[in-house]
Amino acid sequence: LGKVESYIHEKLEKEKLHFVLLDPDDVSPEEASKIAKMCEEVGVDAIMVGGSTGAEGEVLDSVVRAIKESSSLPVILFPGSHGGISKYADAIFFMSLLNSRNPFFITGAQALGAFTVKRYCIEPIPMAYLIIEPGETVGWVGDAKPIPRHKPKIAAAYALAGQYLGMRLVYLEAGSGAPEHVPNRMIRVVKSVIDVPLIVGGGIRTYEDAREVAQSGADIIVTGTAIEKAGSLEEARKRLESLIKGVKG
Ligand code: 1GP
Repeated sequence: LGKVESYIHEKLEKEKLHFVLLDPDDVSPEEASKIAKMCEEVGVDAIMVGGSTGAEGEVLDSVVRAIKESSSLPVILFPGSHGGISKYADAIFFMSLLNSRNPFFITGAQALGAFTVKRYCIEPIPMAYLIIEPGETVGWVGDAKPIPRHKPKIAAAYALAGQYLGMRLVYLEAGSGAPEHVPNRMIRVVKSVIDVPLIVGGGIRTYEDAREVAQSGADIIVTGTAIEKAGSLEEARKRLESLIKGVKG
């Protein structure tokens, strides 16, 4: 395993993890730098960078660089396509949107990005990415057939298939800004069938959300909107402290 993946596994032996997602389309490099520094101070475990629209090129590079300069947390790319690669990042979730209807999001973007990842020596971490209703922007852009919220077995089947295909993480995604996070029952059912770490994101805003998602079986909890839209750094810090309390108990 690479450096970042080993770091994740070593930490997971002791506790559940909290990753913060920053979308370069929503935060400036200056904001990203302040948020990343604060994230490290309050005990966030890694920063993910990416988005479905506009997180590419110089906009992406400058945010990744700003984060690397202000914190020592690992920066993991969370790309919407092969455009979402930055040579300044430590690792990339090399993800396949398994329930997309469009092969571009299953294997096409991955093929287009593979040589770039190799050239920049970015650590690839293979991940099964599943869109759960409502799916929000990423569901629409990724041409997903979102998994119904009351069908946990479908999510579990896809998750297990991802593991059998060799993916070393499974991510259940309700979509950034989703009114409600992935249902607890779905998290429990998916967790009960897979052996690889389970990541859950989308619509997690409060201590209670984080706590029930973690207690249902998520190993890694991702929050983006709650931090990006906090209004001030102090408010973002407050929210993160209570989210982390929910995750780590
Ligand atoms: C989106 O799961 C992440 O890809 C985070 O979602 O912005 O709703 O926290 P939120």
